[in-house]
Amino acid sequence: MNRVSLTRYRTKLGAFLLSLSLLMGASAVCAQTPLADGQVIKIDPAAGKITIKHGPLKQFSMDEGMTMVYRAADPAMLNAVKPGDRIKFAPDRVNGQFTVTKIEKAK
Ligand SMILES: [Cu+2]
Repeated sequence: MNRVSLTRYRTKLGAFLLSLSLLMGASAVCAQTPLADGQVIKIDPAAGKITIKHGPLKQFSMDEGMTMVYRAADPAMLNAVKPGDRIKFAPDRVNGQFTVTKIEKAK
């Protein structure tokens, strides 16, 4: 390899490694988002909403536990739980609305 093609090769390799590390960084962020603990208080299947009592969620500036209504990302998720169930859930903010994107029963 002459010097010019070696430099080109390094530049391409650098760009590849950079995009790879960005990709890995992004998935690491997802993996780090823990499921929050909560308890189902009320379910409104017609509206696709669920009322959850939960502890602090610092990422949403909820510094203390509270009971609040979340929109279900998929209303079908609400069939798997009932009031009183202890759950693990993934809270998110979609178009400014607090939304649960995942619900599973706590063991
Ligand atoms: Cu809350």
